[in-house]
Amino acid sequence: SGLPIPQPPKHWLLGNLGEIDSSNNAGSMWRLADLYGEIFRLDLAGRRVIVCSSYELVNDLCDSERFEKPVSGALEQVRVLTKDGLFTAYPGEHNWGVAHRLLMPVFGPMGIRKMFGGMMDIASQMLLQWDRFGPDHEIDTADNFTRLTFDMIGLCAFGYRFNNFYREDAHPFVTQMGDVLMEAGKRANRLAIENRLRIFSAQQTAENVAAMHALCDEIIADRKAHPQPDLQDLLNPMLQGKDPKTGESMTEENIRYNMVTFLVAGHETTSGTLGFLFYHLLKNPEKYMAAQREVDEVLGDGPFEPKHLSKLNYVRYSVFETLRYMGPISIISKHALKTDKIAGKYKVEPSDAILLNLKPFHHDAAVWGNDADDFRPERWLNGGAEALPKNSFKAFGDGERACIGRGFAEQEMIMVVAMILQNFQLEMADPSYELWPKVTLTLKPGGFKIKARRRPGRN
Ligand code: MNH
Repeated sequence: SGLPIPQPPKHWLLGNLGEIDSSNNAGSMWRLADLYGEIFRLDLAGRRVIVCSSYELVNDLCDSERFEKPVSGALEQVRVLTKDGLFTAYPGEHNWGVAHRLLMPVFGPMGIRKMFGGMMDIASQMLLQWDRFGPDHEIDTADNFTRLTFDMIGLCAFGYRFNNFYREDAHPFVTQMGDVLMEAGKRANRLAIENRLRIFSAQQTAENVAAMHALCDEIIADRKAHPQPDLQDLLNPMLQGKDPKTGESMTEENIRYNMVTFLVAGHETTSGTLGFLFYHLLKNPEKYMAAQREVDEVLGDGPFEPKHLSKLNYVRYSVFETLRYMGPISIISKHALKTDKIAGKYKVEPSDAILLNLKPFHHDAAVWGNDADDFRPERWLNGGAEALPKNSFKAFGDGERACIGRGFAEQEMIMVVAMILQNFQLEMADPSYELWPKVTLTLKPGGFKIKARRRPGRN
């Protein structure tokens, strides 16, 4: 029983795999949602998925008594790198609980404040480079913001400097990780037999993974050999902290998997968001001016201090609006704990992977109104965020598996955006640039370049 779930016509061998562009699966899901509406089913070579795109359905799927995050598809492929780290741990996997309970306070508001200095250090390196390269230099946002966010996590999470602003090519770790994530995304949308035939890329992945694990193990060994008891990072609490529930410490292996996890989960997401944000501000000059006006009021020409963070509301809401409009993570998943009906309408089995299609969901007129396709940070002002119906905003995921790094990410993005707007006037390198999402495991604005000129009087 239940309403029928529409499905595109199937190919005898590939099922609906032909509907998915393997280099732009996000775009394929948006296209299919336009065609089939709030729910549709796909057979991806044996893997059955149900894709939900409306507020009504997603709201029901956020009931943690009935649905949970499975680790399947691309996420399961990423496990070669991150195993039982927080992001890719299976539901109920023991080490998830230990690390989650131990790290929650470290990622809380107090913990994050202690990383302010590290974030300033890296943001300043970026601005210094922009100055030295000058106003004619084209800044590739993907490359530049990836260097930035990678360096920030490296320094704030384990006191390690990737020094990406002092290198011609990004640190090898950046490339190794990019390649592994790209391959993980592709493997999830290939036939099992094809994956088995791709021996070369499997071997490439294994080598990249080994190199990344080796670097993390070196950092751990170095910290143990040369303790830095006063350093406020994540590695110290991971090495010394105890799970408040079981009294257990994290194992050294699990620390390593969480180190790569923070780098995986924390760098592309934040850098993609910064790229999208500056795209929107430059496309909407009155929003750019509103954000710059706020920054000028709050910061003047003085240095950024922790007390400024809570005063930059327009900047904060520009970040939220960017994430709503089209965030770096286009899909999160759920599955039913028992046979169930989504919103009392559509029957699902526990074996169905349910994909939450975040872009159409975040543009549902039922929540966001008829101007959902406009970029309008103002919609979040005046209690707007609290006034929204529950479960309206899922750019940071849902429930206990939601983003543990949200506070970290918000702080770093607000600082970086404010410091850029305070000191530089930006323009698009190509004024006719049209937004296209470049899809790896995450989304970012493809080929988006900007130029940065010192604002008069701001040195
Ligand atoms: Mn983050 C989980 C989005 C920045 C560390 N993050 C998630 C999820 C989303 C998400 C969505 C849930 C994924 C899922 O359901 O499968 N994260 C973001 C966004 C940004 C972001 C949009 C920036 C913008 N995340 C960060 C940063 C860090 C981080 C920065 C680390 C410093 N995120 C995590 C971890 C998890 C996660 C760790 C897994 C949490 C868990 O399952 O326990």
